[in-house]
Amino acid sequence: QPRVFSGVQPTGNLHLGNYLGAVSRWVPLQDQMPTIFCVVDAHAITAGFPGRAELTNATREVTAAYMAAGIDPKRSIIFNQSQVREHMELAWVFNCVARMGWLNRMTQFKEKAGKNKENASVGLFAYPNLMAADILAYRATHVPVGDDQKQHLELTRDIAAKFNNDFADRIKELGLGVPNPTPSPELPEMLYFPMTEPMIAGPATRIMSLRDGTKKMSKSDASDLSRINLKDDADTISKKIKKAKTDPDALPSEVDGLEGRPEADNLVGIYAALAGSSKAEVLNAYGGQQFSAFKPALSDLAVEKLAPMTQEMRRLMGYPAEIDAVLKDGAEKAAAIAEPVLKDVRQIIGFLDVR
Ligand code: AQP
Repeated sequence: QPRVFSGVQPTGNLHLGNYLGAVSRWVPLQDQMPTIFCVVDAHAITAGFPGRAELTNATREVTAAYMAAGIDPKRSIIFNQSQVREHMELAWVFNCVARMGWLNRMTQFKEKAGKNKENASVGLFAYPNLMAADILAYRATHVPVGDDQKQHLELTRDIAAKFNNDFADRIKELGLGVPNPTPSPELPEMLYFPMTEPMIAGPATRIMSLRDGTKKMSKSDASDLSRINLKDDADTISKKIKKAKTDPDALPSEVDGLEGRPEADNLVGIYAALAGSSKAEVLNAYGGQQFSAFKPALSDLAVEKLAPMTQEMRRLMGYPAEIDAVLKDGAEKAAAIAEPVLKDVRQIIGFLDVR
C-alpha cells in the first residue's frame, strides 16, 4: 500500500530551503495517497540537547508551519516523533542491521561532526538508522525530501533490503511479507519492508545559501543573511534578497547559461519554485536582465507567497493547546500503524513475547 512519510527537525528557524525542498511539496501529495508528516524531535537532540522550552516551542512552531503551508490534520497524520516509541525501538533493531562501514560513508555526519568526530554523539552517527526507522515503522513507500537526504534514503533501502534478505525465511514462514513488486536476484520474493522511493524533484531540491552559492541554505548557518526564514517579515526578506551574493553579469536566456554561476542558478531556482514554474520559464521572462531588476521581482514574489503563511503561523502559535491537540491525535493515529509493525518485527527476530 503506497504511503508517504517525511519530516523536519525542530531545530532553529524553518527556512525557505525546508519549505521549497520539502514541506511545500508535501501539500499536493495529500490528494494522492495516505500521508504522515512528523516533527522529528528525537533527531533534534543528536547535535546537543536544546533547552526544554526551546525544544517544545520549536516543535509547536514546525507543526504550525506544516499547517500554515497547507498540511491538513484531517487528511494527514501530523505528530512529533518522541510520542511514538516505536521509532526508537525500530532504530535499535536497525543499529544491529546497518553496518559500520555504511554509516562511515555518510557525508552529513562528516559535515555536522566537523573536525571533532571523537566528540560527536553516537546519536549523530546513528541518525540515519533512526531516519530509516521513522520511515519503515510505517512501511512507507514514498519519501519527499530535499537532495541532501538522498544518501540517507539509499541507506534506508540498504537496511530494508538486508532485513528482508536476512529474515526472508522467517518472513515467509510467519506469513508476514507482501510480494516483491519488482523481483530481482538481490531481493526475496516476499518483502516485509518496502523498498522506499525517494521523491526528490523540481527546481528547488537544493536551495543554496544567499551568501555562498556553493553551500546549502541551512538552519545552522551562523549568518542569518544566508537564509530566508519562514518567520521573516517583508522588509527582512527584501533586505536579504538585496544583499544576496550575485555575479556582475545579466541573467542568461537559457538554463545552460547558469552553469558555473551558482548564485544566479540559486536565485532563478528559488523564483521558479515559488512561482510553480521552471528555470527555463523564468529565464524566458528575465533573460538578459540585470540582478538589479530581477532581485526586486524575486522579493515581491517571495513576500507574496510567504507572508500569508507567516501570518497564519503566528496566528496558530497563539493557540498552543490546539497545536498540542493536533499532535496528540496524530500520535495516536501514527501509533496505531507503527505498533503492529513492531509487533511483527519482534516476532520475526524471535524476542520472547511474555506480556
Ligand atoms: N537548502 C535546502 N534545500 C532544499 N531542501 C532542504 N532541506 C533542508 N535544507 C534544504 C530539506 O528540508 C527537510 C528537513 O530538513 P531537516 O530540518 O530535517 O534537516 P536538515 O536537512 O539538516 O535541515 P537544515 O535546515 O539544513 O538544518 P541544519 O542546519 O540543522 O542541518 C529535508 O527534507 C531536507 O532535505
